[in-house]
Amino acid sequence: MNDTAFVSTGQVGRSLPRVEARAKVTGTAEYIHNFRLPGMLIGKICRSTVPHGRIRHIDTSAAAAIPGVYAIVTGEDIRKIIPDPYYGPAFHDQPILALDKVRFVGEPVAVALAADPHIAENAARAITVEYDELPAVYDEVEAVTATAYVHDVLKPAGTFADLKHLVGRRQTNVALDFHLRRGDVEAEFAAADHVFAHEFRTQQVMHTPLEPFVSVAEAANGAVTIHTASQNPSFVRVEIARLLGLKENRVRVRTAFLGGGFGGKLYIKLEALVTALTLIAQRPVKVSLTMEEQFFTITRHPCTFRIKSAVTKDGRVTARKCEVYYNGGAYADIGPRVAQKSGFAAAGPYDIANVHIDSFETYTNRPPAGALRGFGTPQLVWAYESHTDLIARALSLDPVEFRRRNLLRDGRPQATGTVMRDAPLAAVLERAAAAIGWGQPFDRGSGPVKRGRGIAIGFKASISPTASVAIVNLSGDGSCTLYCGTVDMGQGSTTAMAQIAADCLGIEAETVRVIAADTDVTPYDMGTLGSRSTYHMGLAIQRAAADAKAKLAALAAELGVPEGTNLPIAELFRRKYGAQAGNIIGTGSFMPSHKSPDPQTGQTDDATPYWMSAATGCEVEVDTETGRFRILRLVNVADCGTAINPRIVETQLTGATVMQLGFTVYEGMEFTDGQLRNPSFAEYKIPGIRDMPARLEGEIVTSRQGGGPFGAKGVGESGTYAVSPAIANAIHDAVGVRISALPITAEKVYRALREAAGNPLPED
Ligand code: MCN
Repeated sequence: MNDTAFVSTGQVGRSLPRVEARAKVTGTAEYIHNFRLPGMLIGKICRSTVPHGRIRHIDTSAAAAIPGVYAIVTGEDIRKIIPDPYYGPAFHDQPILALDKVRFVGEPVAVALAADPHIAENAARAITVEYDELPAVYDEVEAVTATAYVHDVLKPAGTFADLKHLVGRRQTNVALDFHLRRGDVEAEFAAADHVFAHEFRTQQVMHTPLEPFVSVAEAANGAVTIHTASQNPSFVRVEIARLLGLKENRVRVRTAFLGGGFGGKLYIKLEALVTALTLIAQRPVKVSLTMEEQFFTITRHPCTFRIKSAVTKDGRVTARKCEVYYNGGAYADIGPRVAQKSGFAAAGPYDIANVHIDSFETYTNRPPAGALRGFGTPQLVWAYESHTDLIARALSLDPVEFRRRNLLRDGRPQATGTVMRDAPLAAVLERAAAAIGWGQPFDRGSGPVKRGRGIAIGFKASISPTASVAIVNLSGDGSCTLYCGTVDMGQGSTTAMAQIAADCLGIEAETVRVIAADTDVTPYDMGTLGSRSTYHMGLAIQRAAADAKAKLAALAAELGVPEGTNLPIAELFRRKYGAQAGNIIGTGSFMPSHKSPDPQTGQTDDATPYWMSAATGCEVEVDTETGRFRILRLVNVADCGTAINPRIVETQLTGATVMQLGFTVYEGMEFTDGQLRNPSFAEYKIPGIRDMPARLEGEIVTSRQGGGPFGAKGVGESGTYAVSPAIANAIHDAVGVRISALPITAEKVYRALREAAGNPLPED
């Protein structure tokens, strides 16, 4: 069927307030954190104190003797009931509880179970573990050549179509290396007017959802039910069924609203642990982390990016070489996909004939890294847009004009060879430039305080191929219930999906009931990730609605209703059943076309169903006497095709901007020899309301995504892409110094100023 056949009936494009707003503000909306079961035990985790070591002995006796303790569970106890207790979406590398070895400080080693959480916590503290320490590796570049191996052998999971090529290597810390070759970069460098090379780094940061990780499991009659704050319950079901050797229909995974996810609550986090614990304890078990424990669960990849470009006199980039090292920590999680799917866009949204990319996902003895809003893209944009700005300045070219000359236009091939379509990069750049007043004179400050402006642009491909299935259920009174596995973690999908279903069916969005993801009830969805849901699930819903409409038309024909008679749905049912009775169920599924990249060259003519782009404009004020800076204005412009709900798109943009602002100027996990020095929110600062830029804006460039539901594409991550380099570029514009490693702190700016003045501060 033709997905663009739907003509909007006006529900799409409305800035409808969120359908669950009242329930949230009155405290009646369900969150798994508040979920309790009779007889439920609470699990508290004892964690590794060493970065890499063999477990010599775990002494549980003192903990087990504490009154009220139900049981102490170790990895060996779990191995008795799950013989191969390793999980992961790319490699089966992560044990439910450490087995034989620990690979990072904070890794779960044992769990204390008690009805009272305080007793469980005291018991977890009373567990003592002896280790034989092993050599460790922490840096992503060193990991590639290090001989201290985090894993002895890699076991590919084989779960996802796009990760089927992973190999079971030995004696390496490289989980995946992705290579892209287009043209001849070396020849171009040799002949170039100018060659520029830089290195940029990003730090390890955390998702910090306000609702920390939480899962509850119960088991009965050979079946398991997991209530969990998860962004992809369908994956959890498949993985738990595999671990237990059960059929999928014996595992139920349900979610509620999530108090934020940001990519952290993907794949398996606590779900395998609570399942094993409930099977051992024969009682329902809940594990909910503290905010601080989240530092040891999943994080964003630190990254080192070496970038080199050949540029002509008149400012055309003719070759680019990218070496990207992602630090995946002790377990791969979805890191291999980050290195590959974000890696192929490492050369930026530019039309460059010769591109060479090597992107590595590495294992180190740090907390694991996975998906975090932007999926590796913000680290890349940080590097290529800082680099782009440095080139423009070195060649005395206006940074916007330099970008304009090199931008990828529709119809031109991206580095993979996939031709760009429906990617209004130029419009996004121009809008951001206009919004910040680019090219217009502005107050450059006075005395020690200087002002500057910066701009940056980034893009990201949608992860492909992924599948979504939806069910539209029309009841006897004509009301519509939508069964869709997209998880609303705050991004507003419940509202947007209701709008899409309602628009297709010609009813009011407010009247649609959207059922939260529950694998016993809602059909398969690959996951709420990669800003894929509006497009993929939106199309599945559109198809489900078309199926329901076709069935309604067949019913009308069966009842002899003349074509064109606009009989209410309830009336059709009444005529069929003689009462308010019956259902019509429409189903729809969507999976885009995709061609895997060539393993040697990374080339494919079908890398992604759509591209998402965003540009940030920034104005800063820097105090040259202290290095302190203030962000006066931050404007983020993104393209989302058609906005299903324009108001939500704007808040998605500003929310993502603020998140990335935190990663740019405040946040950073600091380690000494693998020990996290700041595992608390007193020392790891996230932005508060007083840290907001004086002006923070989000703007949409409206376009139309071919093939998208009502012309829509994703936008949930776009606001993160270009924030960091826009800020660094503005600081450079103000005071002439360049910060190349995140976070940008006043101290770094001050040191750079002193260095530029020929009077460097001594290192600490
Ligand atoms: N939208 C729209 N029109 C469009 C595109 C999007 O109206 N053309 C609106 C819809 O309300 C939709 C939302 O924006 O629900 C985001 O849509 P989309 O870009 O398709 O992203 P997903 O629904 O797949 O959500 C995931 C995405 C990701 S990957 C992360 S990470 C993320 C995010 O969205 N985490 C979030 N936004 C978040 N927002 C909040 N509040 N909390 C998180 O954890």
